Amino acid sequence: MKKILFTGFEPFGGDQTNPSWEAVCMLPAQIGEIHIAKRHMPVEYDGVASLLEQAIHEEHPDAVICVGQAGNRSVITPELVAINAKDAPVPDNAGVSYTGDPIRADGPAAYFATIPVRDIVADMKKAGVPASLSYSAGAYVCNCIMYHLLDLLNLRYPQIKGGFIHVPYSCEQVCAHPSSAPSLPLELIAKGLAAAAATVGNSLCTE
Ligand code: PCA
Repeated sequence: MKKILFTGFEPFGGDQTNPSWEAVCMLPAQIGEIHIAKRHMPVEYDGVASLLEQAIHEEHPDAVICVGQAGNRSVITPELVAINAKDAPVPDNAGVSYTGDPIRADGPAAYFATIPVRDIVADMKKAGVPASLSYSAGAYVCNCIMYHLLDLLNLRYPQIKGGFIHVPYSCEQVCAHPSSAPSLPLELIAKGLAAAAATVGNSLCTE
């Protein structure tokens, strides 16, 4: 039996909830023949790497999919690439900000996701969930966790696949504070993540 570890983030930027963690929580413990493990992550540049490593050490997953909120997006967006940069105008939840700093000073400029992102997009759409491939995870904490994940897997766990999926605001979030931002129902976001788990699970089984 294969296992996929999903992570989701705590709220940030004044929001009361984060649909990434809420949708991860809605996933069943098993999807087909795949076990699903779940971990909650802080929105902190400097905290995520060790928590991620600890979770991988404890769970022994075959793949890791980190999930985060991208409030300005209207569809679910698997990320193609993580860049070696921390650069955002707002601080993280620990009050830390970075302007153009590397995530690892002597690390490679970028890593591509090793989960099948194009198949994931296609399978999400087949399941009726709007999705498209994204070519930038930004340079805030989501890009940071994706880079740390792929760096860790590359250096220490080359047999484990990894990637990152950004999700839009949930409808509840947008209703809580009037906004014109796009949103999706949490159930649909969770359905998209379940489709991603099935795609990744199939890719693990056919390797
Ligand atoms: N989204 C932020 C960080 C945490 C989250 O859910 C981002 O896109 O970087």
